[in-house]
Amino acid sequence: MKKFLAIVLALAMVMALGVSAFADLKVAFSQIGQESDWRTANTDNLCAAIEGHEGWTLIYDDAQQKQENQIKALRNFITQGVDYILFTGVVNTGWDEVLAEVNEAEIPLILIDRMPECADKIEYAAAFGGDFVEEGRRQTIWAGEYLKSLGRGDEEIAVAIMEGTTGADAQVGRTKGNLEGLEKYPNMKVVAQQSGNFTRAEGQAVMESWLKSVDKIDVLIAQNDDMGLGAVDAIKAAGLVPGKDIIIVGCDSVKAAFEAIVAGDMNATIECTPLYADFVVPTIEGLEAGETYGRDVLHPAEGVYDCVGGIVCGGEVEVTSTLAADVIDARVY
Ligand code: GYE
Repeated sequence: MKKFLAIVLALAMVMALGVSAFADLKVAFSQIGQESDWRTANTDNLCAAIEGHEGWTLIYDDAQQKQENQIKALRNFITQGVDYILFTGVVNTGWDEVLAEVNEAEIPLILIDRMPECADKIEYAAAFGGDFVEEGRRQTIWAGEYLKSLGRGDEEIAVAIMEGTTGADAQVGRTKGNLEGLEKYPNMKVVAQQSGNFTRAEGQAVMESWLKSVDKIDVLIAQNDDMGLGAVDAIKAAGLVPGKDIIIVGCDSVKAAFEAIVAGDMNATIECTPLYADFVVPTIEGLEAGETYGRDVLHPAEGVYDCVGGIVCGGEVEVTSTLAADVIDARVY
């Protein structure tokens, strides 16, 4: 009888395992908002992967670009006793206290996209994000090399830098990279530099005001595609030809930027992938299985897409641009 019971019990366990090979987990995600096409793709990608995973429940919070909302959300996650926290900070600073609370609650933290400045003082299980400095270098190096290919390598070139949300990791890193890249091209001078907050509407407004106040702009470096696309509208409204009168280099490589490049309105976009689910899901599974991950921020390999193809524009990481028209159909965001 005892033997029989043991077999039944073992069978029941196997069946239970067969039904669900994964633990029931509450995975919380503190997202910053929905300011750009990049952000929408990032949210959709991560939320779908977590919601679609066997045994996992998603607890999602959209902070609408407000740090105080994110701090509240993180404290809520702690109170709810979630199993994992995915976190992207809207700005770099001001996270020390709340992330220490996450650590005290012993909830594994996965940093995604933008790294907080206090990252070296806190515990986290893994980190995935863009190489923003390199992206910034690629933007201005692409412009410098493209101008050379047009025979304009010695011409005095006026550059406007439209920055992302002030204090965001992506703005700080890309600005640093933009200026580093420009050091290679003494003919290129920055004539305007202002935040367009990573949105299309503000990108358009900033460009409108520049076109009224700045004598001449030859190149627009837009730290994301959305702002570049907003600027395209402002340039057209002012009777100028975007992509010709003003060369436009965006960042992210969203589908709308590919369409603008193919249409001749934009010239290039530096890739920054929002698709982190394929990194994050196996990481959580691995952590559940007892694996550990290093403290390095893992950057996916990324490309450059443009109106000509073949422009060598890597800063520290080698890259040659691909003609956008050749790959537009394969883009997923
Ligand atoms: O480039 C921009 C978004 O942090 C990499 O945030 C991200 C940036 C992205 O709003 O479009």
